[in-house]
Amino acid sequence: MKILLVMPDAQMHKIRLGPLVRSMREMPLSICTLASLTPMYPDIDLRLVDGSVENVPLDYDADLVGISIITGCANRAYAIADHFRKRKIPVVLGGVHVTLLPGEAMQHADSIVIGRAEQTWPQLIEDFRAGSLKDIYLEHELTGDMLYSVPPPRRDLHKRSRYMIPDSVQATRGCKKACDFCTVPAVWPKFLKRPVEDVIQDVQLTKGKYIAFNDVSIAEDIDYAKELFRAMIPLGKRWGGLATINIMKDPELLSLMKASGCVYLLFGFESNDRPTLTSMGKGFNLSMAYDEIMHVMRGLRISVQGCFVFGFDHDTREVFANTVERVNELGIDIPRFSLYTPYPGSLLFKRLLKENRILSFNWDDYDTMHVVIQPSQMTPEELYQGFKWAYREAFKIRHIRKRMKGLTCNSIINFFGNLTYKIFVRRLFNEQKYALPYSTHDPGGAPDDTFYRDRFLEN
Ligand code: B12
Ligand code: SF4
Repeated sequence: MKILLVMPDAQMHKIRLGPLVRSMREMPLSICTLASLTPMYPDIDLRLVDGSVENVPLDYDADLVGISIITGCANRAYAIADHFRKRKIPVVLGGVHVTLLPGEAMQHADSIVIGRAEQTWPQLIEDFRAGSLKDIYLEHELTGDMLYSVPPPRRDLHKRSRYMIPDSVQATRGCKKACDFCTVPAVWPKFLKRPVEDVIQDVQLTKGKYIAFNDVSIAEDIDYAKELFRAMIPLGKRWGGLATINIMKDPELLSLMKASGCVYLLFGFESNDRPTLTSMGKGFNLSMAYDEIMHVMRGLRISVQGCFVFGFDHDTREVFANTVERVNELGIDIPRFSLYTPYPGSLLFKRLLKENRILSFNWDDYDTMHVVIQPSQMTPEELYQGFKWAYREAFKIRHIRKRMKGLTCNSIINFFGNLTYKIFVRRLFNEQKYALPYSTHDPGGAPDDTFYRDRFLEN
């Protein structure tokens, strides 16, 4: 029985050198986790394809196709699903977007999986073999906050050389915060932790020196994180991941983090404006000045990737230059910018829908690089141009050099990281056909979105 597991092309975070495509990020764990959950029948033949780094084999003779979907890739996923279903090959859809909008996904699938698949995927495979595939599989809620029995992912089934960091590991799922633009509270409403022994076993199976934790907030539970970092020290790995500013409150946590091999952290700084941070549910960012955070991180020799978002209601046209100036002043090692995007299921989506300010329901635009909202204090065009300007400006060599001044750690990694982003962003902007929704760009070409508007407003 041939099972094909696919992730559609995310069309970002990669560089192309002739025919060779390389992701600048970590290996995703979505389909290699499904692979490890697949019952081990001798006749099962698994093929994994990450469309971001290789072509999806549309002529593959599969018995079953599984597709993993995040919002920005939903249209491409549905096109692949429709293609295989036309070939009479059954398709199962799962992942973040399916969990957020199951009704939409069902129109393109023989079966959908809502939520995590640890309980449901093994059962689905048994049902499929028995010829009794169900329409919907839904995980039942776990009691407690521990996530047992997640087997180590089958990383060996992905093309290792295609990823900047091929060894990714996940210790926790979810986050206890509720930032208004974020998908996480809707997709994983409960914060769950894998037993530290399981995570350590997983880390021990990784081949390289560097690993990426793809947890959305690795130290969300401080006691758990300390236990994990203590257990990692003897392994001698180097690692990076995402964290919130809350980690800064605990010096013991910070030194364990460093001792366990942390070399970079990504923080969602989002904005330099206090009322903006409070209104988006990120008031916790106000607990320490960004200068202080950078000072501590420099002291620990941990590189900082700092994310800022443009398009908040308080943002005026000055925000772009002010942010770039601040990013340089702070010496953020690798800055990242995004546009304020109302992912379905998020608090922002509900608010902007009511205010009639969502300009596009075309999921292709939901990659945080397209303007999909009507900003409060500028036009969509001004928001897009300002965003583009900020990215280009921040990655000018003189600014990169300024940010790296006095840096004694990870300088080569940081320099190449910045250069890679510079190339990636330049290509992305050159390739983007339009970065504004149809409705503002080409009034005649606006798709009919009454369906979405009515349906979402009802809920
Ligand atoms: C690796 C990663 C990427 C990779 C790969 C993305 C991909 N196709 O999944 C890359 C680098 C391309 C990427 C890009 C982006 N990403 Co990203 N990314 C991640 C990250 C850090 C890890 C994914 C992962 O490995 N998860 C671990 C696995 C085990 O969990 P899982 O995917 O949910 O899978 C489980 C279930 O969902 C289910 N399942 C999943 N797929 C399937 C399929 C089938 C058939 C079945 C049955 C079940 C099933 O089973 C799994 C086991 O339980 C997640 C955060 C996270 N921790 O999940 C964000 C995340 C997926 N990304 C997110 C975002 C916002 C982005 C970007 C916009 C960021 C940016 N500005 O650059 C872009 C979007 C690109 C685009 N065009 O849309 C959001 C998704 C929001 C949304 N509604 O879609 C997340 C959730 C982060 C967050 N904080 O909100 N990302
Ligand atoms: S943006 Fe980060 S801190 Fe906020 S809810 Fe999402 S994962 Fe949690």
